[in-house]
Order: sequence, then C-alpha cells, then structure tokens
Amino acid sequence: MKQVFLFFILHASFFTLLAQKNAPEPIGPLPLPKQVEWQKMETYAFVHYGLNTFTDKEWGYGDADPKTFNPSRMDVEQWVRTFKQAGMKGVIIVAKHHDGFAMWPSPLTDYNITKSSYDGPKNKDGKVDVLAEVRKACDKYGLKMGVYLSPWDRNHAEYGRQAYVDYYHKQLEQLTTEYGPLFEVWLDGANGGDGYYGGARETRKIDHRNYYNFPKIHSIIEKNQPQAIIFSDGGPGCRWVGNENGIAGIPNWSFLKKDKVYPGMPNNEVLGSGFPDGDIWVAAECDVSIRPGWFYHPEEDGKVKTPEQLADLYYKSVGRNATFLLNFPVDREGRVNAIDSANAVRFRQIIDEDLKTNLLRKAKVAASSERGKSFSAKKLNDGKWDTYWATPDGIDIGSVTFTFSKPTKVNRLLLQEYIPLGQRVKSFVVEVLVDGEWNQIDPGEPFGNIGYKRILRFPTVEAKAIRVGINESRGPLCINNIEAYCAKGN
Ligand code: FUL
Repeated sequence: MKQVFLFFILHASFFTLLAQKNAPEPIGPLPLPKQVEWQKMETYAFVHYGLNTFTDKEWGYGDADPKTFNPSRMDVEQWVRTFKQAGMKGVIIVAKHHDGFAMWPSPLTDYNITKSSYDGPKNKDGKVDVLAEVRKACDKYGLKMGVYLSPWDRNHAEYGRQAYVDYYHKQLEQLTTEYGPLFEVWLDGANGGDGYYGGARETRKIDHRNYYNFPKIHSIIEKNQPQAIIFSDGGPGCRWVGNENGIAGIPNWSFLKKDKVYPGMPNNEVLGSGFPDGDIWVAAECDVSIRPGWFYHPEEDGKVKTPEQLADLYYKSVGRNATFLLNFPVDREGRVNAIDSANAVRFRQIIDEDLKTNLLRKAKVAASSERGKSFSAKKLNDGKWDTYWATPDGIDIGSVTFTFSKPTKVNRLLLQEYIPLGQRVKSFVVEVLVDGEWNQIDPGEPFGNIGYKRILRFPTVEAKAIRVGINESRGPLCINNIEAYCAKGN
C-alpha cells in the first residue's frame, strides 16, 4: 500500500514537473528579438533641423543656398542632454530631408553641411559634421542613435531616374557604415512631386512601390546594421501609425499584411490598428512634433505642447502598444528651444510621478487557471519582465484577481503580454471591488487589446480588489505584468 501511494506521489509530481517546464507554443507572427528590444525603448526623440529652420519652411524646394544654414550658438550636447532628462532612450536625426541637404559631409553631393555657414566642431577628417556630433553626444549620454534619410530629394538633378536611386543607395551605404550602431533607420513616405531638381524646376512622378528599389535598401541596412529597425509605412521593422498626432488606434495589433502595405501607400488609416489576422510583425510607432511644425518657426513659440498634453500622448501611444517618437525642432541658435526643453522634462516627471509606486506589488493574486508553478499568477507582480502567467493549452480565456490588504485608491492599470510568444489577447475588461460590489472601470475609451503594453486611465476608486477578465485570445494566455497606480490630481 505504502509503495502504491509513493508511486502515485512520484507519478503526480512527474506530470506537474512536465506542466511546469512546458511553455506555451508561440503563436505567430512573432517579433524578432531586436523588435522586442526596440519596443522596450518606448520613448525616443526626433530632430528636424536643416535649411528649412532658416528659411521658415516645412518642405524646402531644394534650391536654398547652403550658406543660409547659420546657427549662432549650436550645441548638440544640449539637445541630447535635454532628451536624456526627458527620459528619451534614443535620437533619430534627420540626415537629409526632402530638400536634399545633407547634414553630414557627403562626398556624393555639394549640397551638404560643409558648404554651409556652420563653423562647429570638426570630425576626424577636419570637417563639420552634425551626424558625428550626434554620435558623440549619444555615446556620452548613453542614448541610441538613428537616422532619417528622405528618399524624396528635391535638389537632385536625377531624381525620378535610375541615377538618383543609385545615389540614394550610396548615401545609405555611407550613413550605415560611418556613424556606428543605429537603432532605427527612418524612411518617410512623402515621395515625389515638384522640386528644383538641379534647376529643372518641374514635377516628377515616381512609382511609389518600385522606384526606390526597397529590397535593395533593406539589404543595405540589414548588411551594415543588422540590429537596426527599419521604419516605413509598411515596415519591415516598425510601421507608421497612420497619423502625425502621436496617437495609436484601439485596438492596436502589431501585425500587418505583407502584400497590403508599402511606403507612400494610400488609405493609411489601417495602420493605426494593424491587421488582427496579419502575417508579419510590424509594431506601430507614433511620431509627433512638440510644436505644430516638424521644423522650427519662431511664430510657433507660443504653441509648444504642454507637459500635460505630452503626458496624454504618452498614454495614447506607449499606453496603446506603440512607441512614442517625439520631435524637437531645433531652433535657429542650434539648440532645443528653452520652452520645448522645459515642457519635455516636465512631461517625463509627470509620467514618473503617475507611475511611481506599483500598488499590486504586494497584493495577493489568484487566477482562474495556471499552467503550473513556473507560469503561476504570481509571475504577474514579481517585477520581472520575462516571467509570465500562462494558462494551460486549450484554455484561451481567464481571469486574475489582485486583492489588497485594505481598500486602496487606484486610477491606472498597466498590462503587458509576453510578446516573444506573440500578441494574443483580443479583448479584456477590468473590474474593481468597491464596497463589496464588482464594477467595471471606465477608461473613457474602449479596452481594446493589450500587446507589449496597455495603460488604462480611469477615475479614482477605492478598491479592495481588481479583477482582469480576458474574454478572447488567439491561444493560451501569456501575460507577464500587471501593475496598478494612483496618479495624483486625477
Ligand atoms: C513626413 C515628412 O513629409 C515631414 O516633413 C516630416 O519629416 C515627417 C516626420 O515625415 O513624411
């Protein structure tokens, strides 16, 4: 009898062990490890600076005299220091905008920074080089660097013909070999139209889909910068969110359909929510300027987004499974303007204060089902990113309840799926136990889905417990993190 009993114990623990070890099967499309690392950056800065800053334009025609570029007190370190204080994890610098002016000493064109009035620090070849300055400052402050290289070039005489495409590929080759590791390469979608084009001053139409030879562009970047994320309307690394307001859709799927997306495509509103049944992983990036324009215009000094507006955008981008790319139009002195810098730094303080103390860290947690000890609900509030709560195979719904030791004020809930195994949750709700009754919170927007990160804001309640119910998923649940906060003044 004793032996039979022992056999059963061993047998049972053998199966428990199996259950513990066996992680859920991934459900594609899946992110590459570099896409996961990129999304963890969450917020990074954009810099639009160039001839347009001095000619007061948004889209230079390509005919402005390089001498017009004449900053009086340029200080690239001041930019990067500001970004660091604003919690930005990287900087994407516009190396060349549509006007074709190169911010580095490109030997391929005379339309470059060495022909300008700028007399700043010199690079290893003794030339002024804004990109080299950005690299140095990024290294000093521990930020990652990225570049924007506009495919449209309104200065180049050969634009619209093959010779320009070869030129563009060579520029890209240079940028991706001479400035160290890049985390992102930004290929905007505004292509073709009228321009100076070496004096021709005409309109040139191009075939958006094929003209630039995107497969070649991607292979250059992948060869020289395998860790870089390639941005365009359709990826392949990350995608435009379909608007320039800094706002992601609800729901927001990190999937696109390979055959339906390409740079400069029409109907880009689909990019806000992605495709629930997509076949490639291309998460959304929300680009927005801290001012109405991408470039500096003195008359916009009174229109800088406030810290509160920026915080709102953080919740509508990072809080909706996207990244937040905040543009700083460097001013005519060559600095991040004092108003922009103050607002950006205060914005970060607001977010840090809002999300300061995770109230669930010490709460008791229980789930409707668990896959075994290694995937227990306790993984949701253990403070670790790569441990997660999972449900057994065949169980694609579930709920998890956090109970406080005493009623606690809350007004934020943050949820994360373990995206290396795919984005799964299709719909969920959150309820709070107040005075013995369960009530659904009101986030003022649909709950949507989750993905890498979802943050809900709702009116403050004093709850004894919080319950997250997942009603629909593409497979067993894999949730790595749930946090709750009580932001002040809300
Ligand atoms: C767009 C451009 O046309 C704007 O000037 C700006 O650079 C924005 C970020 O991308 O495609």
